[in-house]
Amino acid sequence: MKAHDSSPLSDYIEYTSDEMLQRSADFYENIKRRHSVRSFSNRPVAKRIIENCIKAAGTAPSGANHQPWHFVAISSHDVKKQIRQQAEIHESNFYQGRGGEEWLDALKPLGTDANKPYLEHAPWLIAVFSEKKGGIAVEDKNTNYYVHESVGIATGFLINALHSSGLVTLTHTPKPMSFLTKVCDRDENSRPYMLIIAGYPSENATVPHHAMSKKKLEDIATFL
Ligand code: IYR
Repeated sequence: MKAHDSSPLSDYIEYTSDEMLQRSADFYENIKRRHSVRSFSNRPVAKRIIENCIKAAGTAPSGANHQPWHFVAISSHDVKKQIRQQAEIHESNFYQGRGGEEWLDALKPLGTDANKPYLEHAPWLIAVFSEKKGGIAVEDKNTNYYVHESVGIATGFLINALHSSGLVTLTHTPKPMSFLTKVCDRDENSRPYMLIIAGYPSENATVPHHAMSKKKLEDIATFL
């Protein structure tokens, strides 16, 4: 096969302009119901659903299509407990001052603190790792490009897939996150990028008003 062989774009679906308008509006209506949730039920969620969502994330565009990501999906209670213990140690330091006054003030309207019970009680934690070296084949150890951008897009796909499946999520970035490499049994080529908590919301789940305030279109977009 030549390096630049290609196939026709056979799975593209063209919609009419009216259909596109409807679909874009429907997509917005659906995605705006995504909220970061911090109170999870311990109700189990089938592994197949998480597998499908990770497959969806794996279709994201990436630098040179090297797909510089790895997802560790954790339902093991023992591993979740270890993650909670370690994360809470770091979070305590953070909330006791290491975060700095400005950062801690910025978080006040969210009402977050160092307690992270959901890390133990939610059915799934998905640790997202970025891979420094890699390539189109899993065993490659070449340079990866635009790693942060690629893994960010894939994580966005993952959150969208989980939300569209009917689950709620929380993006969590304990600081520092390096302990995840060991807990998840990854080697030093893997750098922890983010932890996604996924499951059903608990019955008393709330959304902080601060998080519901989204900037208007004219404040986030310019049309030239
Ligand atoms: N990682 C901490 C602090 C935190 C930081 C940001 I930026 C947030 O948007 C929310 C929380 C925690 O999870 O509590």
